[in-house]
Amino acid sequence: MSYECLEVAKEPPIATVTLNRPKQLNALGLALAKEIAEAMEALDIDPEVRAIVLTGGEKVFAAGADIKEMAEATPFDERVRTRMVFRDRLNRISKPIIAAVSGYALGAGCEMAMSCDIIVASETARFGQPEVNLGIIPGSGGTQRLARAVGKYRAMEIVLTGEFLNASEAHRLGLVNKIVPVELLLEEAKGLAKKIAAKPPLAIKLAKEAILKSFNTPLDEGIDFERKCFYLLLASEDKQEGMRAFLEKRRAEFKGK
Ligand code: DAK
Repeated sequence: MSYECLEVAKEPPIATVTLNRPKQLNALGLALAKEIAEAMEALDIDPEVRAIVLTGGEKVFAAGADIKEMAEATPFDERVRTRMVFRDRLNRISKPIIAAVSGYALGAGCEMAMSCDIIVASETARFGQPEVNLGIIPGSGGTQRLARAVGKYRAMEIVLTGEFLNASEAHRLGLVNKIVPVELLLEEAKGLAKKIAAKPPLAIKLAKEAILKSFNTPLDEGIDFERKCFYLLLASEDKQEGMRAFLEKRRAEFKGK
């Protein structure tokens, strides 16, 4: 598949999706949101791909929703709703996604990074939810995910002031897994993706699902869900292979079965 505002590079077992709308600072307009959803879903069902890196350019990851598109939007605007449908599709991707963030990750761009599973940042990364400056609030899960990631008080400060965090502040708050020099960003993110891609895919998929479940369920229900996933994995070929390989002191060959 080819895309207008995206580049998709497959290097099995990983793939890299790069936002490519530099003149608009990768503003997440309807067309780009649609392409992200389509590319991610295609990779999610691609048997050669086990982990995905999502990145932007050196200067900008994504500067948020496209303000030009939104300027005249009303709550009844079909395009606004459609955009959110594309956005929700990203949250349903079952393979691990690593965000590699350099430069600005603002508004819906910050929210998109927070929808990923791991965030690697360059030293120049800037995170923020400046929506209040436009008379709106974060609308793609930012108030919820940010509060869960950094706690109530810091989330309040970030959202209510609209001020940006630099990479080390974001790292200190737990929003970022690792900071690297900009020239090493992709190498680091891809290395992490490859490390995860070498693990048994079913276990990775269910581990991701179970961790995400923890944000939506009481502890008892979450533990119940985890246990069911655990039992399910006992029936997988990869579990047999992983445990046998350990006992036979050899490298396991995982097949995702
Ligand atoms: N949208 C459209 N164009 C943008 C843009 C954006 N978000 N950000 C930048 N641009 C454009 C600028 O207009 C400019 O275009 P030209 O004038 O060259 O034509 C070009 O990109 C370069 O930008 P600047 O000249 O401003 O570049 P600087 O380096 O000086 O500043 C900046 C970079 C990132 C600090 C600045 O551009 C900036 O503050 N950008 C806006 C950031 C922002 O406010 N982001 C939040 C957007 S609101 C929804 C749910 C969620 C959302 C929407 C709907 N529903 C539930 C329906 C999400 C909303 C948002 O994300």
